[in-house]
Amino acid sequence: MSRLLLFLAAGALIMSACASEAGTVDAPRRVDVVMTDDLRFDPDSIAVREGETVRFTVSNPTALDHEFVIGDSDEQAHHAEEMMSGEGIMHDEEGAIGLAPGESKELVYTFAEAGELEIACHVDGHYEAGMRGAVTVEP
Ligand SMILES: [Cu+2]
Repeated sequence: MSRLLLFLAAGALIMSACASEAGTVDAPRRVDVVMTDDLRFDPDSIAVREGETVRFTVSNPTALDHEFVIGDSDEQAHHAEEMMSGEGIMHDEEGAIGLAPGESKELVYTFAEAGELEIACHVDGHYEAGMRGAVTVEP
C-alpha cells in the first residue's frame, strides 16, 4: 500500500472513531442514569463534548419522586426556588424531567457551550442530601 493510501486509511479510522464518540442531533449518544435509594445519581459524573447531543435514559427504581434537571448553578438555584414555591414540582420542561416511583423517561439534551453543568434533583432536600452530579462539557 502506498503512503498516501495508508494516510487516508488512518484518517478515515480516526474520523469514524470521533463520530462514534460524540452524539449528534440525528444520532444522540445514549447515557443511562439510575436514581438510587441513597439519593444519588449513578453515574454522578458525566463528560460530554461541546455541541454534543445526549439521550439520557433515566430510571427511578426507588419509592420516591425524583427529578433529573440539567443546568448551570444559576439554573439549578432558579429551579430550586420554583420547587420551594410549589410551582415547579415534577413537571417536564427543557432540560428537566420528573419521575414517579418505578418510572423511566428519556431526556434529549444538546450541550451547546463548554463549561461545568450539574444534574440535580430538587425534591424535598434531595439536592442538599447529595442528589446531584457533575456534567463536564469539554470544548
Ligand atoms: Cu430526588
